[in-house]
Amino acid sequence: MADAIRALAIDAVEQAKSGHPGMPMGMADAATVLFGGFLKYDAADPRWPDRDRFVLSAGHGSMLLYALLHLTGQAGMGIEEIRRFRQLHSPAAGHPEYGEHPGIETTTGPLGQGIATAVGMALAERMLAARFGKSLVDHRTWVIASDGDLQEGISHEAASLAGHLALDRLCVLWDDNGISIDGDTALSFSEDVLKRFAAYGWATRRVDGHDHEQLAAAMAWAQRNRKPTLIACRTIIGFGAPTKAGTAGSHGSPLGGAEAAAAKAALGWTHPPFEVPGELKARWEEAGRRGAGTRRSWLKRLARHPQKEEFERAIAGKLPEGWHEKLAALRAAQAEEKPKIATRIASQRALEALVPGVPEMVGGSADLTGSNNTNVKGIPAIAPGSFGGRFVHWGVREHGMAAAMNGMALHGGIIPYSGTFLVFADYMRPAIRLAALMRQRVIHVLTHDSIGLGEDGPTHQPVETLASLRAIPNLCVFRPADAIETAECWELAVKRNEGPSVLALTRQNLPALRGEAGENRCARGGYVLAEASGTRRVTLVATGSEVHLAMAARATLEAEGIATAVVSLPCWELFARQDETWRAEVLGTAPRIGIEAAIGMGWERWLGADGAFIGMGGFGASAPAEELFRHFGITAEAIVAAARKRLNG
Ligand SMILES: Cc1ncc(C[n+]2csc(CCOP(=O)(O)OP(=O)(O)O)c2C)c(N)n1
Ligand SMILES: [Mg+2]
Repeated sequence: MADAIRALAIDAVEQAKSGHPGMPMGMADAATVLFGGFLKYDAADPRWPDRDRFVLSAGHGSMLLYALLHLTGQAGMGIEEIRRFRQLHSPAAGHPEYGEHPGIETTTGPLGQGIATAVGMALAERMLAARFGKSLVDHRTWVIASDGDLQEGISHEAASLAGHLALDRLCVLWDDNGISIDGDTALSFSEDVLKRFAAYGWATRRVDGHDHEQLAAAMAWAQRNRKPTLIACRTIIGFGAPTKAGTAGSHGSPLGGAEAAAAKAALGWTHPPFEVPGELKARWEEAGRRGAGTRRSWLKRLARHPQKEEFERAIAGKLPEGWHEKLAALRAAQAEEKPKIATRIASQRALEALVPGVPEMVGGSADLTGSNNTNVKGIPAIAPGSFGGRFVHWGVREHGMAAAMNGMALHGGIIPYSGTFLVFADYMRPAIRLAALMRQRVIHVLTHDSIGLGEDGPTHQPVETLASLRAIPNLCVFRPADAIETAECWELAVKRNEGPSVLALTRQNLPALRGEAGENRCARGGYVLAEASGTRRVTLVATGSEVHLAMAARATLEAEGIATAVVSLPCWELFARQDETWRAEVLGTAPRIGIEAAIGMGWERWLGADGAFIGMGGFGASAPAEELFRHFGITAEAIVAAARKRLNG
């Protein structure tokens, strides 16, 4: 059975003239034991909610996963798809892509992401088990990770967290082959990995990764364990290839005709390319049906479960009836109250209106709870062995947090939101990028969003961060200007089930700008906050904490007889999606001035060739916030002066 995986991996990589045969050949035995006897799944329904999750963290070994999906008889991964490995529109893409086939649990390839995502899946399982009970939620998360996965820092964060939380349903099979691209891992990797994981609170074990009995004993041991488990599988990369086995030469390129033929001969594989003999295929398909009975019993339990509707709703990602009613009431109240508060505080108010009524929302912070204001009164945090809460103290592990949040969203039944400072988005970027690529509803509350944070200085003051996040396709970056916009952006982020959102929020207080709250005006990404009193002579376009400066500048300009409009642009991504006529109407034909306490990169898109920009030209400085805005020339006076200059030519 394992040789069938090897043969398919060899053939597909030869045919594509690219790919990674070594890892699937090395881990074929471990994967066979896992899919043949331990993984709880039913090939007939790869989305069965109580299935075990399998994450191929070492995504370069994608042919291992595709071979397993094919061999176990999953629809949509026929031999034609395998033949088209790495070709346009094939679900068998270079690296596993979430969404290409229902059996692919997450996108992997950037090393370390998979194992950290799996930690989030394992955590989600525990939290949903606490909510719905063991009869509906009782599954494991299995990971295959490579040397590179365990070298990446993110895996250290994730492993530390998993150990702390004692996520005992998590088992990592480490492809301990001693080889990476540059050659022997000894070139750069010499710690005792098992001791390291033991120190994190994991149970560890070492096996011969080609010995099915040892593998099965270790997997059974993992299932009984009360800790997360790491099984170091000693393997030979490219197992079976006569000259390339055990060398980096088998890692990432086709074996080549002669070596491929010799490998098959050595394995005793005599069948033509892409052919698996019927009897062997039948054994694999039987393995694919192993969980069918378990799934049927589960379906029966679900059918008579008192929380059936609620479970199905949460897993489907549908929001509860009336989920935004309290938020609408908050918006209306704030239109009256006109609170002068920081948008991070406004965000906390929005969460207080949202979280109690949306039980799948799970908050958190990377050790900045009191600064990010992501906690909600009365909502307890989870702790080791106690998963009934809905808040995660992630510790100072931004990258691990963001990847684990992806795993929670992918698992289903959870809408994760969390917080850190905006400037540390760089610590999370690879995971945010994957959330965008995978179209996952993950919400990042990123506070202290400009020089407005003041005294902490340039290390903490994002200047290029907004531009860099806006560059990620399918990420909605919201930068609301006051309490009402903040509530509107929260509503949009929670509703958005096709990708991640960032809320960039201020530390400093901001005046209320909106006196009405009927329509969610942020929904179109940007809108005219204040129209000019006559024919527009200038349009000020701003986001977040600079919108009130634009409003102050408008008052002065209007007093001078210069008809001025102010456009608030809280979400570029949504604004860009509006039809062009409407966008042109909002932006107007008069000269435009953009204002944002960040670098101007990207603003030319809205300002046109003759626009002006007021913002940051470089890093910030350490001083009280108001002084910094003056120092860097981001003031109402500066906007007025720029407008006059622009008009007087
Ligand atoms: C974050 C990241 N950096 C670099 C790479 C490129 N890369 C792909 S596999 C690999 C290392 C291969 O070694 P190992 O993880 O041990 O896999 P094996 O060769 O044993 O299959 C590297 C550096 C990557 N995919 N992700
Ligand atoms: Mg390796």
